[in-house]
Amino acid sequence: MAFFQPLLNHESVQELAKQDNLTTVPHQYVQDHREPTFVPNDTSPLPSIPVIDMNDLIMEGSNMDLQLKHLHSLVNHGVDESLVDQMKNEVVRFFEAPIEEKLRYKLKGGEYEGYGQTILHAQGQKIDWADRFFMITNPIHRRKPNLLPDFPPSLRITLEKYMGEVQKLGMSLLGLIGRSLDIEKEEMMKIFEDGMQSVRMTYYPPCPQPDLVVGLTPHSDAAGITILLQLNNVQGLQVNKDGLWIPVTFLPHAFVVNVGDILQHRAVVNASKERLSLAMFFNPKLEADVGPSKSLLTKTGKLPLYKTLVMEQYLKQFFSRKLNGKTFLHKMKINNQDHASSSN
Ligand SMILES: O=C(O)CCC(=O)C(=O)O
Repeated sequence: MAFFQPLLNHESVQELAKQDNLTTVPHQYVQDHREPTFVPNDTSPLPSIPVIDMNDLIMEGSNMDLQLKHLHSLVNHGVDESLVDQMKNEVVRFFEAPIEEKLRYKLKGGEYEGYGQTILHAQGQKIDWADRFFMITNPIHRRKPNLLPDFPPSLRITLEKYMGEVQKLGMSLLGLIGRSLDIEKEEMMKIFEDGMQSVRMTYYPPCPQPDLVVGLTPHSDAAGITILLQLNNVQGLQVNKDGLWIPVTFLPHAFVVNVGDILQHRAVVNASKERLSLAMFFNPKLEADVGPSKSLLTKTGKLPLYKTLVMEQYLKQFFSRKLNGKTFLHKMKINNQDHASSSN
């Protein structure tokens, strides 16, 4: 896969946005067709995402089916409040650090782990109005030790603690999702235990022309779940519902959880305020089969509606896709011809 690094005379969007005289956004960031944000009115109020209490989920399990399959706010999640606050502070301090410090973790050409701007796959591709730090955190042998930031010094330790706690939460959620869908526990464990996990910290600087850019290009996440934390009470996440871009409000002390490769989302930016977020992604093992649950197919005797791919292949195809507004899941659908040819 070819990667083209941005040809810019600055190292980060954060640095660009600091320029006193910046009144117009450089063309590399200007989106040609940014869809507008939904504006509520008396007849169409702002829809809100479901709020799920982790305690109810553990008690009631299967009654939560519907909400669990989509995006929701998770409250009473059990991750220690002071650890979450410490994590927030450390990430803020990381992005406040001088650019020279952050560039120690700089994304190298052809790689996708490290600190930098949007990774470009095509000439002329637009760049998101954000700087990011991304790395694979699990399985442990896939971690690049030089990438886990040790600046500020306590970031590394806090991130380890936070990842441990959020990992426990992620595995519980995956177990509950399996239970609510009647998938055998062993099957879920075989797919997700010691699976692919990664973390992304994002800094969205204020932007002089916020309506012309996006902070995060519309996409759906790869299979699994994403546990999202907004760090500084500045909203910007939006989800696509029936073609409308709906702003998502983060509740205090809640995570936003996104389940599966289903929901298109994007982040928009603000004229006066910076925004920061921290996402942890929980995906199947690279060698796991991703597709309709084998235990469910056996139990129900139904034909699969989607193809099965090994996770490594799934990810390769996911990241090289041209979806034209569709989720990758849509591309995994089996059509009647596939069934006919497999029965021949
Ligand atoms: O910044 C946000 O709220 C969204 C972040 C996100 O979805 C991602 O990093 O994939």
